Amino acid sequence: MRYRGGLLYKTVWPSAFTRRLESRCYSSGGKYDLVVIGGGSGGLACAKEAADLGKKVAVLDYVDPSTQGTQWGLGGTCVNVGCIPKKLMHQSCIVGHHLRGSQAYGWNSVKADNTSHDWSVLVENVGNYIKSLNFGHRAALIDKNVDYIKAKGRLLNSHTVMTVKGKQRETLHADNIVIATGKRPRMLHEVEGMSEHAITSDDLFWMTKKPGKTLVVGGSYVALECAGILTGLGYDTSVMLRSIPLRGFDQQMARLVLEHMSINGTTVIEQATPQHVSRKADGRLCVSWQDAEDVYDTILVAVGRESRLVDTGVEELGVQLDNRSGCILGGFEGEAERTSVNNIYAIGDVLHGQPELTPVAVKAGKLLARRLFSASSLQMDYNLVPTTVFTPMEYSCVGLTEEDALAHHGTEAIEVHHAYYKPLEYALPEMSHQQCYIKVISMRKAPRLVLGIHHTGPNSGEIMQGFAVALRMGLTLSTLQSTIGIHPTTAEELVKLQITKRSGIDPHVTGC
Ligand code: FAD
Ligand code: NA7
Repeated sequence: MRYRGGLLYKTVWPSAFTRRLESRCYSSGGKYDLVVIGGGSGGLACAKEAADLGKKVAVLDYVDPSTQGTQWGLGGTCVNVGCIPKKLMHQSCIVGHHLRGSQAYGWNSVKADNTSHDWSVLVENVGNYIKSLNFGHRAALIDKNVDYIKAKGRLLNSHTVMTVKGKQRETLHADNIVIATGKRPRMLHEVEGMSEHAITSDDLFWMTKKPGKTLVVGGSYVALECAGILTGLGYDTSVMLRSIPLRGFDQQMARLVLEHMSINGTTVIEQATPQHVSRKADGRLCVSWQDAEDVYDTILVAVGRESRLVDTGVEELGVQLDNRSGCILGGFEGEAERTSVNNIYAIGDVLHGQPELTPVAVKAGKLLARRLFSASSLQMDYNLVPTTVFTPMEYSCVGLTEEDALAHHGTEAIEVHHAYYKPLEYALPEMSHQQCYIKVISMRKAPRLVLGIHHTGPNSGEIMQGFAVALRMGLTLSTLQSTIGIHPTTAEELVKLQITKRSGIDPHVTGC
């Protein structure tokens, strides 16, 4: 029997309760201590924290459909079209990988060449899980007496927010306003036929039709993760980059990630940009670029994300935006989330120049609520934020890239310890481990402060969290090297590092 997560979700979704959630809107006569525009990771965290501090709070959340018409529920990007469905699909690939290798571990039930994947089952179960999270968010708001208003927010003045739902308009009075409207995928409108035919990450995780042969355009982490997932699920997948992979990340690591994808079945088309897309008579999509063309079932555009503040009234009110990113400038009066207009704040992806990650939005939202409504003066620290790229070979990091360390401190001041290693997970069955690599960047002079840690390998995301704590505590190279490893794990390779790049010694480690 196949597990269908929807059963659980359906049984806990009585329609009377749903109606009760809707009817709670405007319970305070439209007067609030805090109105949050955007019910994603940051907005919900801020709203719930303020409510816990006894404040009257409203959250407005509205999802404009994607270019292909996909829409979803409360919770924002992470829950609906980001971290959660992405990680579940990444996990599906890992499960498939283990299934195919299971005979080497003595399992007879699965023949390596006899595994097949059902896209519709995965999408249905992922979708049902997401809907249960949507429900959980709504229930949490009602539990905390937060008014959830399913409408678009538009600022009329620094204390008035207009809610817009179809033709309905209401006004809310707010002592404080937090803008947490996030970002949406950028579409390549300039390429003829692209916006009509292509999907983005806003569509992929909800597609009922299986993707088939797919072209992913872009070199961002979203592009590489999506291409990795599609390859892992067995689809003929190409990724097209116009320049470097994973701009902003350590480039040696980014190259390893791409190399691993290429060796494991993703076609990598470099130094190319799509020029024209058209639909053929058989329904497939013909894409042309500089010196070639090919036919695909799906084109996925992942060329970055943009804030959409045009209809929110922020600019009319004098909230300053960054000219290039179009995101809200913070940092006024020494507070990262304070905008140029008094009592208006911005958190999460829409705030210019901060890491675009869920835990960052959540922490910033909570700390802001505490500063606004309790005696706290604790500011968000946007430094040393760890992150993971969930490509087939996971890559996680915290701190400076080697390029940034060199630029800030110079070659003579920094030391890079590194190693290529073989995870035990890659021993049975024997798997290519050429891209399993670790590097630790530190200052050369005592106390040899660690500036950055980079790791590719299985479970990389799980490994880096603890090292991020150590870095925040001022980890030095000596402390790292005097730490006893946990054997046999891949994480222990980090505390065993002895070889410097400067020495030129072969960094391939062998044995225990
Ligand atoms: P969002 O979560 O985007 O929420 C904003 C909400 O506001 C949305 O619901 C939006 O519809 C709504 N809104 C917009 N305008 C208005 C308006 N005028 N009125 C009312 N509502 C409005 N981060 C990680 O940490 N780990 C990951 O593994 C990870 N993977 C990702 C994978 C993908 C494919 C993507 C796209 C993102 C991923 N992220 C990941 C990033 C993460 O999802 C975002 O950083 C996070 O969701 C930002 O939260 P936010 O609150 O700023 O905005
Ligand atoms: P990013 O990091 O802004 O990446 C955008 C990617 O899309 C990047 O590879 C770009 O190539 C590529 N791009 C941009 N425009 C085009 C066009 N016109 N044609 C082809 N390719 C294009 O986006 P993300 O949304 O993934 O990341 C957002 C943040 O999250 C990022 O700052 C990370 O810190 C985490 P380029 O490198 O510019 O040549």
